Amino acid sequence: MEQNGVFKSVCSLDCPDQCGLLLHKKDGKIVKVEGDSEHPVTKGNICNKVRNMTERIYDVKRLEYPLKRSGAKGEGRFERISWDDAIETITTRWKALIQAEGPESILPYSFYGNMGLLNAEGMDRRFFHRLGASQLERSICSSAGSAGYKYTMGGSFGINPEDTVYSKLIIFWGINAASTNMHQVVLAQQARKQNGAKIVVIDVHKNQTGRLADWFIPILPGTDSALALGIMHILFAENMIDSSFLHQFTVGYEELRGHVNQYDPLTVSGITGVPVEDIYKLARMYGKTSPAFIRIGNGPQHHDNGGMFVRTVSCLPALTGQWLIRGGGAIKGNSGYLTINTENLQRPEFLKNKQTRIINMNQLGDALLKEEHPVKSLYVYGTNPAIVAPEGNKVRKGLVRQDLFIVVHDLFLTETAKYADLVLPATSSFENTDMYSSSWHHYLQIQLPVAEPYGESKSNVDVFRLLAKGMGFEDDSFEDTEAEMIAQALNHPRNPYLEGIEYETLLEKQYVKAKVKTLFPGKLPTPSGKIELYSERMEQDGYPPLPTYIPIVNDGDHPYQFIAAPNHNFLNSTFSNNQKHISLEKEPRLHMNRKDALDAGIEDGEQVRVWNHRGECVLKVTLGENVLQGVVVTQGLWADTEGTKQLVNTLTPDRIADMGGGATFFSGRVSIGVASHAPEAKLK
Ligand SMILES: Nc1nc2c(c(=O)[nH]1)N[C@H]1C(S)=C(S)[C@@H](COP(=O)(O)OP(=O)(O)OC[C@H]3O[C@@H](n4cnc5c(=O)[nH]c(N)nc54)[C@H](O)[C@@H]3O)O[C@H]1N2
Ligand SMILES: Nc1nc2c(c(=O)[nH]1)N[C@H]1C(S)=C(S)[C@@H](COP(=O)(O)OP(=O)(O)OC[C@H]3O[C@@H](n4cnc5c(=O)[nH]c(N)nc54)[C@H](O)[C@@H]3O)O[C@H]1N2
Ligand code: SF4
Ligand SMILES: [Mo]
Repeated sequence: MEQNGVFKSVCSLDCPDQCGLLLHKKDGKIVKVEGDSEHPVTKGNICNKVRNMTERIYDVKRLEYPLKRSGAKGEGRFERISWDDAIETITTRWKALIQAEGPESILPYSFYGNMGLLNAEGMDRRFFHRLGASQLERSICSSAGSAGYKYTMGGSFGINPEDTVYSKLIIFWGINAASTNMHQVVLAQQARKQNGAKIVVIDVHKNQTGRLADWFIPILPGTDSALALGIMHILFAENMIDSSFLHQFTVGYEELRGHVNQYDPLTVSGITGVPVEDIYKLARMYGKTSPAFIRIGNGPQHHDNGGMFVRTVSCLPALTGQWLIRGGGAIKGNSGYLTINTENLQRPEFLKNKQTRIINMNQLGDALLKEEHPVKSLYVYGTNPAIVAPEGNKVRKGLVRQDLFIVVHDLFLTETAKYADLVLPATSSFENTDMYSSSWHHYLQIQLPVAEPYGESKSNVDVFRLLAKGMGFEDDSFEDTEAEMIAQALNHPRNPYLEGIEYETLLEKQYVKAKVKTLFPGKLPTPSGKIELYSERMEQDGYPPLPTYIPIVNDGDHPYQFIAAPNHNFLNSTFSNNQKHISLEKEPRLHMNRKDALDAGIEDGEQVRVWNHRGECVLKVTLGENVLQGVVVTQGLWADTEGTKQLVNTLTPDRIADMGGGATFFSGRVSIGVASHAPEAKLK
């Protein structure tokens, strides 16, 4: 491996932008991370988080060796062991468990801390399929919205973001794009400069993105479907629809026209908190501006009614025929274009028992506390559930169970790892070979190792190879090289967009664009082949067939809706343990409306106790007009440090959203009082 030079790379984080990177290496060490100006979409710009990535990958706290717990669970005391010992301990324990309780007593728990396909959903899947372990429904992120979008559009297909420079109206709907999809903001600003495009932001919080908008529309949480239906009401009433598009490319628009009668602006205003005149203004702006583009965010789909929100808002571009106009339409996600051959990569046929139970990752606490057929071993990789999963106190109660054998594979001794029996050190993505596909732009990318593995760390692929050997699994596929796995994943005749893309193409070009055609004219993968404004499939699945506003669940008698969203300088809990990023972010804050604070006797900058029936936090309050009355917002998934109480997910519900097994992080309610005289929280 070369010790000096500049190397092409890709950002592995769970972020839609999937930037092209340049890694500068000196004497074997990566000394600088910058954007690659040759990347066709990200063009050399990257976020501050990753600009400071060397602070993370060479953080003194980074794990170098396998560890065995020597203190109590959660305490964080460990001692060094060898890889041989670690693999031997795990496989001996698992063999015994399989014999005594069956393989479903073992639960893999993972997410996309590294988006690399081989490391996040490749060798691991082969291994756990062969093991026969419980299956995990990985629905913590965007699955409710994806299910809702699928009912309307047939799959994760939106427009090419590169075309949004032609847009004249850009609506960021429930997305904090300035922090979470920065290149969509760059493109929007380009459109503003080129075409005088207007940027509208609809959010419950006037954050970084709201502040750059031409028009910020604050809305009450969980009510966005009503606003979208109110817009439809006006589009029909004022004849701002494209009848020819509706005829040709949709089903059910006559039913929809009748159905949206009930969503008159006055009613919608009462639900959403958006003034009647603003609903008219927005509908007319949307109906009369072309190309109009909607970037559908993750925020509103983290509610009880999140699937239906995305289902509803995704009907809007059809009403005005925007899908036919370059720069018009919507993006919820674009992963449909880049689907790989999962059968080849993940070998589902290795799972012999087709009835193997499936556990929803949003209900980890329940899964660990269940007495019947209990989970006896948890293997965590690429995720940090002690911080990111809802009902945090339940999760902790599960993790401290003495009879639960926990293995955590990570780069750091995360909050979750502190509960582990064994901790395995992970390589960073810069030390691996892997393939990456974005959920937003249309490019596939490859990463080849740029640095040697840190200490004794190993990639997920390598660890699952070792575990397969330790378990005595003989199938050749556990010996496949990374190059072979990439080739197998790309060999996917059912996805025409990948035609002609091979491992060698990636090596040669680094950024390879899928052969995406415009969606229309064309046949969508819905049952009718058209956009389904009326969906029979939804009816069969027990949902209203037409887009409908269904209020979120009553979460208890607490005065404030609690939105615990991501922040700018962390990525979920990643970076929340790196000093550089902590110092950029300073501390968690609770944003509260000044009038609410006045009524409650709370002053700016005070420590407040935030509590409900699930848990409590103590946060510093920031007063202002950035949130509506009755709503409080905090940003960032912070770990607890000495003397702090800032694990926001102790307050969030683990109810399952209306669709896709999704999470409902933002549908919880809380009470708030000055920390010194608020009552102690009463926990369930
Ligand atoms: N800097 C940074 N970037 C990230 C992440 C991160 O943690 N930090 N996380 C990554 C991941 S995994 C994901 S999934 C994406 C998520 O990125 P986004 O799609 O931006 O989703 P969120 O940040 O969850 O929420 C977006 C916005 O929704 C708002 N919101 C909450 N409830 C409602 C509602 O009912 N209606 C409306 N209109 N708005 C609402 C929140 O205030 C927030 O501003 O970002 C990715 N990128
Ligand atoms: N309150 C609240 N909670 C939320 C959200 C929210 O908006 N509000 N957002 C939710 C969403 S959208 C998501 S996607 C989840 C995300 O939650 P997680 O998937 O848990 O994401 P991270 O917190 O970034 O944790 C990723 C972990 O993977 C590790 N890792 C990175 N690369 C590798 C690797 O190659 N191998 C291994 N073994 N480990 C690796 C990192 O060090 C890190 O500890 O959080 C959810 N939780
Ligand atoms: S986190 Fe997102 S914006 Fe930042 S470098 Fe990675 S892909 Fe780009
Ligand atoms: Mo996510």
